[in-house]
Amino acid sequence: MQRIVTNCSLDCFDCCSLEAQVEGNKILKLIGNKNHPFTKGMICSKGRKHLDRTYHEKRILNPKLKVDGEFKDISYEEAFNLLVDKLKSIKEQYGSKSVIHYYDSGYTGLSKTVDKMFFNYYGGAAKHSGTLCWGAGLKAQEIDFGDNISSSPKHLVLSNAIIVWGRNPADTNIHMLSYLIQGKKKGARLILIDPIKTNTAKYCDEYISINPSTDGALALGMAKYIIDNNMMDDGFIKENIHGYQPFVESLNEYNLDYVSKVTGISKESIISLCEIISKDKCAFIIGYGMQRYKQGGNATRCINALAAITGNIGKAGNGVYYSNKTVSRYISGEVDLSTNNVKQRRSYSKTHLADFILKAKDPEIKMLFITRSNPVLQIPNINKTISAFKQVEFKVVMDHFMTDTAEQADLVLPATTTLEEEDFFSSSMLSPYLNYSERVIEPRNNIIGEYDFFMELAKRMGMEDYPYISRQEFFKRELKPLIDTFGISYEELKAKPFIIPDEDIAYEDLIFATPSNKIELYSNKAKDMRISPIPTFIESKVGDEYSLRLITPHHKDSIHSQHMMDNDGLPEVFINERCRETKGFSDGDVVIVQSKHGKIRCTLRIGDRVKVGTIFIYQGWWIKNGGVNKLTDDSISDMGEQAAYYDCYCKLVNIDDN
Ligand SMILES: Nc1nc2c(c(=O)[nH]1)N[C@H]1C(S)=C(S)[C@@H](COP(=O)(O)OP(=O)(O)OC[C@H]3O[C@@H](n4cnc5c(=O)[nH]c(N)nc54)[C@H](O)[C@@H]3O)O[C@H]1N2
Ligand SMILES: Nc1nc2c(c(=O)[nH]1)N[C@H]1C(S)=C(S)[C@@H](COP(=O)(O)OP(=O)(O)OC[C@H]3O[C@@H](n4cnc5c(=O)[nH]c(N)nc54)[C@H](O)[C@@H]3O)O[C@H]1N2
Ligand SMILES: [Mo]
Repeated sequence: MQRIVTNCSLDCFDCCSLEAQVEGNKILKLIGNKNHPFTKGMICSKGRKHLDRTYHEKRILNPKLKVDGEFKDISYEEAFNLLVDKLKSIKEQYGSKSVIHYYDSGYTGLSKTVDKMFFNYYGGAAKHSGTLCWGAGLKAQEIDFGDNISSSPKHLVLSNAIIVWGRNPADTNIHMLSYLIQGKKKGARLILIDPIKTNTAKYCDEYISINPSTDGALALGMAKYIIDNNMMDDGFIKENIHGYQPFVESLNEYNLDYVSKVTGISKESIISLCEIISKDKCAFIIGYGMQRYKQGGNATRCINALAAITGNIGKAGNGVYYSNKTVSRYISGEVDLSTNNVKQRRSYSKTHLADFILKAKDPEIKMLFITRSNPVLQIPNINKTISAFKQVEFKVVMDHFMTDTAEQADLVLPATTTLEEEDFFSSSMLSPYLNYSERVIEPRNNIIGEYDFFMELAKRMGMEDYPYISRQEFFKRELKPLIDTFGISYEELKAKPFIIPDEDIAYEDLIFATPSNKIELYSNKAKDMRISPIPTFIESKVGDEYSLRLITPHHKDSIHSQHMMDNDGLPEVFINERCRETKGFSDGDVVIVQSKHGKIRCTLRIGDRVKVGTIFIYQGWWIKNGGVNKLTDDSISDMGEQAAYYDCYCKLVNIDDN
């Protein structure tokens, strides 16, 4: 038996190193790689499922063409011929920008970014800006701190307090959870702020239940209390904050009565929280849940401000943990270079894919090419997305399985899994490592992975300038900035995980890459974006008919839709027993959850897991069971073009009344 080090390809904080136990071309077992310095052999059920997904009976093993509404297996030869014909004729008639190349982070390794390179050599397809994931918070970090970095979580053992704010590491980030537990053992007070009493709450000293989208008010109210009671860090403020005075002046209305009413948190709890965080060594672990709102960017800025005025930046044990773009900034080669070949440019906000297709003129959208993603299910407002897709003449989807997006396609192409590819992986969310991942087995049924697929397609398209280089050469060129900057060889990068030396405390030098080189509580950059230069809060109003706020968070056992394929039954909708909307319903009832955009059937769960006035359903359920994005609205956040999924209002309808 052979042991091969490979890697998880899921879009996650942890970027786990895996060990495959192999005999011949057959994997017997997949476990965590105990020798990895960050993930240390601990992996989650989703990581283990790469094995399952690779050998799954429903895996797409051949290209498939839709003929009279039915998919039929075709050969690669036929698929390439069809693609060359469509890509050439559409470009000739309408220009390359009548094609959309849509991708996301379904697979996070380097080798599959060649899909973008192909479309750059094609002349430039229409492509998205913004994100479905974490854009508002990213922009907030950039405005306030000038960068997107976090300290190593190993320093949390030194913290006096750790505030987990709208993040659920017990389910979404298991290695962070270990650090939180260690921090707590060493004496840190661990507090969770979330409208849902998640699995993370079980590990905390205190759980604070907050009304959705009111974090900005809480943070500003706390800032006011801290400043009014002289609990801020004057020395730190003087040296390191730009715009403190206008920030203080903006806080007038955030008295405890107002803040308590808006957030649904008692005044005593707010005061106690202020006392805890105004001491030193307090860390803020900010999640992506709380920025999926129209004012998600400002909410994040308000929390950043709280860390800043209490001097909790730049030392071991304190800091804001949101994102961690470290090695990724030293990766740049052929893919970036290929942008020089773009002749036609066209872009749209990712969340607005459907509107873009529906409204595009001169040229209209003629072709959709979708890789590494499942937009029909994952973008807000499924019904609108499906109507838009129906308008597009030719749709191509490359995936492992017949997803809801693949079902809409005309041509479906198979894809290799991480176990069938040699690659390099990194995450910009938390893990600071670059991991090399060996190919474990030859692809099933000779599936052609993206690297070879797009090269072959480029060849057949006659793209002369496309880099027809080996995979090794491609990796070397992509990793060149890292190799040159840190004087490490390509072979060393393959031999062991790489971490940038001496970078484990974010902003330790207290120099910020903002225009003032300080933390900016007043930002001209924000002003230029036509948003408030000072972090602010706007109260959102709940309507009469759709009175319940719907949150659709991430499930412990699935990354988005990827592990929900075999689910039977209906998704569950969770509601508080004290909600007046439960009247006439019992726990376990099948109900209809309806928004102004659509409806789905769910099993009702009545209990105490969620704040009164709010309901939640996990995202990722397929349409066959009940895709939650039938309910969501395609609005975007105040900054960073983030999908505001959780600004969603619903009602419960009795199944007999429908
Ligand atoms: N198991 C698993 N792990 C994953 C993923 C997955 O799908 N499954 N997805 C990966 C990806 S792509 C991402 S982006 C991350 C997401 O990782 P997280 O940010 O940890 O997860 P989310 O479910 O997006 O949201 C976190 C929490 O925000 C809370 N929340 C919602 N609205 C508010 C609010 O207004 N205020 C506050 N304070 N809290 C609020 C939600 O209730 C939820 O518990 O996880 C990654 N890891
Ligand atoms: N309601 C609601 N919706 C949400 C969210 C939410 O919180 N609420 N969260 C949002 C977030 S944070 C994110 S990041 C997005 C994620 O949106 P997506 O990335 O579109 O979601 P996934 O379901 O992970 O789909 C990835 C697809 O890529 C395929 N895939 C995996 N590996 C490969 C490969 O190597 N090659 C190819 N070609 N395909 C591959 C998988 O089989 C899967 O079908 O969803 C967003 N949608
Ligand atoms: Mo995400």
